[in-house]
Amino acid sequence: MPETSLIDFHGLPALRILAPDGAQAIVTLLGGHVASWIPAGGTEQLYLSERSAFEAGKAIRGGVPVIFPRFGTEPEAAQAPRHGFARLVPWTAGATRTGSDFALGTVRLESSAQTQGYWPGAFSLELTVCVAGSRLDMELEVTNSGADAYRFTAALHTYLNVAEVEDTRVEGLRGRQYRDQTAGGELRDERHDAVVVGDEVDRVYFDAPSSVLVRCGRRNVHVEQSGFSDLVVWNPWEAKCASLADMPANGFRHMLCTEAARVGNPIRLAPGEQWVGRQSLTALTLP
Ligand code: TA6
Repeated sequence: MPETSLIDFHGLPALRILAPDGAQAIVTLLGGHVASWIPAGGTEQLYLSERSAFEAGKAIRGGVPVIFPRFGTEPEAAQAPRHGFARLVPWTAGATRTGSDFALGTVRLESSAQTQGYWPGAFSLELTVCVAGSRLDMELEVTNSGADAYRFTAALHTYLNVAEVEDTRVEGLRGRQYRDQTAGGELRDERHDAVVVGDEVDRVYFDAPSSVLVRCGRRNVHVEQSGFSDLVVWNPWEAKCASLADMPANGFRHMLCTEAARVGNPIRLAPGEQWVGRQSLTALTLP
């Protein structure tokens, strides 16, 4: 019986979640970060930059950074750094479980003197990662463990591994309104059946559908979400990629971020309250 175990991943402790059918995910304790996902009988589905720092205080470039309590530079939790601090600090390994056709693992982050140096909120975060066959499920649970209510934004900043971004399409967003970060935050309506990338794309689609399809040749990924009301589509393209020290020059060609996000409608948690957001990816190979 294959077993979920603690491994070393680029010098970082990580949970290798391994299902009996061979499906696996690697979650680094730094950032509670899903750094790899290989479906049963498949190949790596997440982009990971080999230039990532893999050290505390720096975000891993690729995989699925957990963004909490601040997406980008949103006004909620404004003391926190851009994209929050959950991706910068060590988490701890929690429960793991293996069934006949799945394996799951959890990682946790509790507020501490270190996190309160970034933002005063008291919280408990739990990320549950489950692999089964061609599917990866990620669930982020946030509990307000303090005495004061607060508001925050959050995301699972998923970097999909694509063969060539110019041949990739994101389908299912037609008719949705988006904020175009490449045009000073202008609001636009999506008029196309598919989002294609031929330049920098940085969009927050508000009130996104519960699923979209990312097509790239015969390899496709079905992206589903709940709790997260928005979907962010991001590719830095050539110039911005060149400005990112932790990306190789051609890295932008092999990644596309489809991020389950909660940006437009921040979450408010009273003491003791909980919020849950989920993103699921299913790898589909078309005939
Ligand atoms: O989610 C899209 C985005 O906010 C972009 O604006 C972009 O620059 C990116 O995330 C990466 O941010 P990072 O802080 O990881 O370099």
